[in-house]
Amino acid sequence: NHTLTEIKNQPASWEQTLKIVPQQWRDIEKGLTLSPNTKFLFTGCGTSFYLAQSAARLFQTVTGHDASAVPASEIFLNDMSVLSRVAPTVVFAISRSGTTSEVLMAVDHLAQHHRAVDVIGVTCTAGSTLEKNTRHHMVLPHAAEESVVMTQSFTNMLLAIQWIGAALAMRTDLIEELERLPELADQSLAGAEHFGKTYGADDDPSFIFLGLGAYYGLAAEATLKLKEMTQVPCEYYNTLEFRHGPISIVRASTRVIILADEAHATYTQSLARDVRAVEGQVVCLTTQSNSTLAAERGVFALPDGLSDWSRAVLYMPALHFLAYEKATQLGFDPDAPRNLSQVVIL
Ligand code: F1P
Repeated sequence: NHTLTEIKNQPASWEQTLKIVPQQWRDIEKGLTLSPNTKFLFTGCGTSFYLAQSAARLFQTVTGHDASAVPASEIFLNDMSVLSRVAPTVVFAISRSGTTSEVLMAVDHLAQHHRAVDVIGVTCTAGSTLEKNTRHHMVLPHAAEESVVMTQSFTNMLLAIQWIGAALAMRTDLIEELERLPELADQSLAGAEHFGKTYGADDDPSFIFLGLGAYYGLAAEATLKLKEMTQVPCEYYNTLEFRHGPISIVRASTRVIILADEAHATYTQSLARDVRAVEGQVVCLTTQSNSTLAAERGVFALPDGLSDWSRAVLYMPALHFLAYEKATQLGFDPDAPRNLSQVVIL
């Protein structure tokens, strides 16, 4: 059972990532010419695109550099609408396999038509085409996976990018916080599994995942995991957008899973009230210190005092377990999702 092993391996693989990323980044940084107006563009496909979305939001918050995310295809299909004409740009091209066609086509397109753009490949596959075709790369082979669905590769590549953001911003406090994550993940793994067993178990719910800021990409990823492993109906929205129309699909069997951020608990709570008023079930991922939300029924609570920066990665194992447990309950093999392969080749 590869998927379960890979979900559970996250604390150990994060530790490994934190060991190797500093040296890899030092080598990459030497070859880059960064200026205060450098713009960062994150790209990938599927899970790696959702990772790009979260990474961009976290990166901009901490480094102050403009950062955004686009699916890899947009870089070669619509380059003039996604690349800055004025700001020097660094692109992070993310791909577990390092062989997804659109990512490689985006990298080729940049090399041919936008030679001033620096490209950093981020992958879990040593010797991959992405590694060969990029001058700069970050390679995390210990986070590679046998399973088709991406779990530990997602959190490890996100963590690596977060580390780079913290290093660029010279935020030693954040680096220290990131270094505690393997231990914290280890401690919260049993709770994450319990969360998955509880909310992945009962009959026939549909799922909606909500997140703001960096959590929006994570909500998208939680939805994709559930869809890939179980094919149950599920969707994701920006948290406060949910009231603007989508709430009309809520019924008693709808489970609305909110990835709560620290700062906006009162908004989240009022949304939770509105969902319950239309008979929906509310489940929160939050921290214990978040007293307004700790009162919510259905809570996965992390220890106090963690920034959004850390919570983003620590929520993921609980969401992985949820998809895994639901798949098991429905009799699907989580290792072999329907209609999917590890890599999409065009
Ligand atoms: C990206 C991806 C996966 C998805 C599926 C097809 O792969 O879209 O996210 O689960 O297996 O490929 P990669 O570019 O990160 O290797």
